[in-house]
Amino acid sequence: MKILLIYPLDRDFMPPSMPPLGLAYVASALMDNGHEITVIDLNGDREHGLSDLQYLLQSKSYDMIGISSIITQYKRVKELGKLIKSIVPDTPLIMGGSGPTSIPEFYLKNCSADIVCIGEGEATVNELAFLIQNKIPLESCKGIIFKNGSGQYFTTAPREHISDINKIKFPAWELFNSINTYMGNYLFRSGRKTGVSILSTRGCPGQCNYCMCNFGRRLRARYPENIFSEINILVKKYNMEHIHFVDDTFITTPQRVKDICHMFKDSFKNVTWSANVRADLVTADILKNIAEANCISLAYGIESGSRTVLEYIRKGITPEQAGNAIKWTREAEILLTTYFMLGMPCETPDTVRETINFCKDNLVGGEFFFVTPFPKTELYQYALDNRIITNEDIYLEHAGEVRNFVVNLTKMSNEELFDLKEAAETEIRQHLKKHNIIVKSSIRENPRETVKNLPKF
Ligand code: B12
Ligand code: SF4
Repeated sequence: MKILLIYPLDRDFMPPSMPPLGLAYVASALMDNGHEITVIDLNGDREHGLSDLQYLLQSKSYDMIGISSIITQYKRVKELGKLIKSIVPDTPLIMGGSGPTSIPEFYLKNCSADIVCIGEGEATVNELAFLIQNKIPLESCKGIIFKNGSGQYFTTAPREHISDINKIKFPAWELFNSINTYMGNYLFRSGRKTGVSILSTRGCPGQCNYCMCNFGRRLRARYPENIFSEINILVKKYNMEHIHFVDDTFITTPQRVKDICHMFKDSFKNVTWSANVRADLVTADILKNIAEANCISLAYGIESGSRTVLEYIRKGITPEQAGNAIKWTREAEILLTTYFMLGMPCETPDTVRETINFCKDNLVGGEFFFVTPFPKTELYQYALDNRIITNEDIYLEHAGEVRNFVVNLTKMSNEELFDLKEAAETEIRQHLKKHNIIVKSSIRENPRETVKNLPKF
C-alpha cells in the first residue's frame, strides 16, 4: 500500500528540536510489512512541508494517510484534517499519538479522522492497513475507534501492550528529510553537535494525577544489547554525539543501569547521554556510575517543594528525596535540570512558600510552569467536575504551552496566582544570582494585563 504519514507543526516559537519518535516507529513497522511510506514533517520542514503536502495530495494517490500528534497540537490537527479531507475526502485518515489516544472521540468528531488508534501503534497500524487493503470490516482490529457505515462511533476491544519491546523495529529516521535539522537543533544535546531521542522503556507504574501514562502502568524495558544496536546505527549513519533517553522511567533496576553504563564505557566512548529520571530511584552510587559512563545531564520532574502538593499529586517522592537527588547529582558533576509547576487545586500561598524555600535551600528552580490539565488524567476530570473547563474543544485549542496561563484550578484569583508565581520566580532568581546561578527567561505569552480576563472555557 502507498501510505502518507504526517507530523503537524509544533511549538513554532522555537526551532524544531524534538523529532517525532512515535511517527518514526509507526513508519518503520509499516515499512517492515512491505508498504511504501512517504513522510511529510510539517514541524521539521517548516519551509517546504506545507507546499510539499499540498502537492502530494493533489498529484499522487495514497491508500491511507496517518497523522501523529500530542494533545498540544490539537488545533493544528483540526486544520490539517480539514485540509486533507478537502483534497482527498475518500482516503482513510488515521490518527494516533498521545493526543488522539487521550480523547479519541474528539479527533473523530472535530479533526476529520476516520479512525483513531488508541495506544501503541506498531501492530494496530499494520492490521489496519491489511483490513483497508482487503476491504475487510474494521471491527476485528483491536485498539481503534472509528465511524461505522451508519456514522456511529465503534470502539473495538483494547489492544494488548507489546510485551517484548526488544522486537520492535527501530525508528525509520531514513524516511525523514528533516532528521538532520532535528539532530542539529536537538533540545537536550547539551552543547554537543548532534542529538536524538531514544525510548528504552515503555510504561510507568507511577500514579501522578496529572499524567495520562500513555503506555500503560506496566513497565517494559529494552535489553542493553537492543539499545546498543540502535545507538550503533545512529553513530555510524548520523555521527550521533548525544543520546537523550525520553523514558518516563529510565532507572528500572540498578543492574540494567549498570549494563547500560558498561555499554557506553566500552563501546561509545565519544557519545554523551542524558535522561529523565525520578528522584526516588537514584542513589549516590548509581549517579557516580552513570557520570563515569558519559552521562552529562539529568532532568527531574520535582514539581513542588511542598509535601502537601507532592502528596496531593501522588508523585511518590518527598522533598527530602528530591533534595538528596539534587545533591548527589551535583556531587557526581552531572548537569541538573529540575521542573516545577504551580497551581494545583491545593496550592496556597503557604505551599508556594514551601516551594520557594525548597528551591532556595537546594539552589534550583527559578521558573515555574502553570499547572495545565490534559485529558485522560484525574486532574482534568477535576477541572470538568468543578466546571472549570466546560467547553473542552475550545479549551484544548488554547492549552498549547504550559508557560502560558490558561486555566486556574486553585482557590486563589487569577491575579493572585499569577503574581505569586512572578514573585516566587523573582525571589528564587535573586537568591540563585547570589550563588552565581543565572536562570534564563523563557517565552511567556500572556502578560499580567491579560490574566484578569482569562477566556472562559
Ligand atoms: C519527549 C516528550 C516531550 C518533549 C517533546 C514533545 C513532542 N512534541 O514530541 C518535550 C520535552 C518538548 C515535551 C513537552 C511537553 N510534553 Co511531553 N512528553 C514527552 C514523552 C516523555 C516522550 C514522547 C515520546 O517520544 N514518546 C515515544 C513515542 C514512541 O510514543 P508516541 O508518540 O505516543 O507513539 C506511539 C503511539 O502513540 C502510536 N502513534 C503515534 N503516532 C501515531 C500515528 C499513527 C497514524 C498511528 C496509527 C499510531 C501512532 O504509536 C507509537 C508507537 O507505539 C511523553 C511521554 C511518553 N511516554 O510518550 C510526554 C508527553 C507526550 N508529553 C506530554 C505533555 C503534557 C507535554 C507538555 C504539555 C508538558 C510540559 N510540562 O510542558 C509539553 C508540551 C510541549 C509541546 N507543545 O510539545 C503528555 C501528552 C499528553 C497528551 N494527551 O498528548 C505526555 C504523553 C506525558 C504524559 N504521560 O502525560 N514532551
Ligand atoms: S508523571 Fe512520570 S512518574 Fe508520574 S505517572 Fe507519569 S510518567 Fe509516571
